[in-house]
Amino acid sequence: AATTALAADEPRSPDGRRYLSQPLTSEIYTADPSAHVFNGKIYVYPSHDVETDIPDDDLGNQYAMHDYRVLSMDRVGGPVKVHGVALDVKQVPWASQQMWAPDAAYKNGTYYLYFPARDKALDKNKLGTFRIGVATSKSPTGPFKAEPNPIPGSFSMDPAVFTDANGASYMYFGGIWGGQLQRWNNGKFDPNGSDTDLQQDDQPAISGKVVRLNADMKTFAEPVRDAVILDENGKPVLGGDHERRFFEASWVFKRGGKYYYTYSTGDTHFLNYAIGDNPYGPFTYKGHILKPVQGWTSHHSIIEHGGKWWLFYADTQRSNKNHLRNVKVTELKFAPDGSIPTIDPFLP
Ligand code: FUB
Repeated sequence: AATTALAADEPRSPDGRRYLSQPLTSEIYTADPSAHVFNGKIYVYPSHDVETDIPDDDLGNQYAMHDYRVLSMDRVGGPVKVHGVALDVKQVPWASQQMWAPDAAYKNGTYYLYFPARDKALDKNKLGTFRIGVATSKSPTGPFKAEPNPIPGSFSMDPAVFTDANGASYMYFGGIWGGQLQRWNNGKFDPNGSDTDLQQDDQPAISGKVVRLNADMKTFAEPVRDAVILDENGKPVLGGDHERRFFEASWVFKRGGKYYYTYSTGDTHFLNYAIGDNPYGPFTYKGHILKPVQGWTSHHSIIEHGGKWWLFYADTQRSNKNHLRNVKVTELKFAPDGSIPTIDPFLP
């Protein structure tokens, strides 16, 4: 009888499926988890989702977040602490709204928080161009102090910083649709550009971006490059290939000497991976990491801790609303050849 009662109480999706894992916290809504190991402990830098009346649209205006809170835990499965406000949009001189997916890095005694937000200066279409900012703190949980201006030369959103074994750090960033990458295709912002993609399905897809950071961790060291994803024939994945092309949510990690470029496919809701021999790519498409979760967005990070690899991701289990998400974690496995068996976010 006890087993039956437990099963009846188990949370299920609106269509009756059982979840693979449970939310890390029910104190606040969180998404886009960028996890890092600092001093042996796990810190997660998520978006802090908030309630809004703004209806869902292709630009993601319903993601109306205005601050960041950090989560920490000693190990996966241990108690999760939700820390105070790490940075609020009011403390960022150049930003107006939409504090979307952040990331963090550590170098020489300083923690860096990278975040996108809309520039206060409105473009002709009154959209507010996304830029990427940086803020610093002596503590991994903040509070962080923002630089007065966005990173020069930055645009679009979803920054993710990867530091290689030789100490060089690279920022991966960008996203199409509401992330505005399609508007930058000719090198400068096109206020009249498409709200979604280039609408050239038989041409190479828009690439996510990669750039090496200077030692100050606050400026780009070189012109921004394309992180190109190739298919099994060495040809760029095409814009119409929505199950494989880059949409947003870059995250890079290194394993067995290979660089794993991982990302979301947006409107087809997969997390994918592609493998390259250096941080700039090109990266060859390999497969899906995660099947679609409950909710529109899928955004993740991958770390190694306690001798295992972990996938941090998010769904909408607690709210069933696209803009009120909750962060989760599950183990990520590798086959002997380095490939990743696809994870189903629901139990069989
Ligand atoms: O959370 C707002 C935006 O939705 C993120 O920046 C994207 O990656 C998507 O998750």
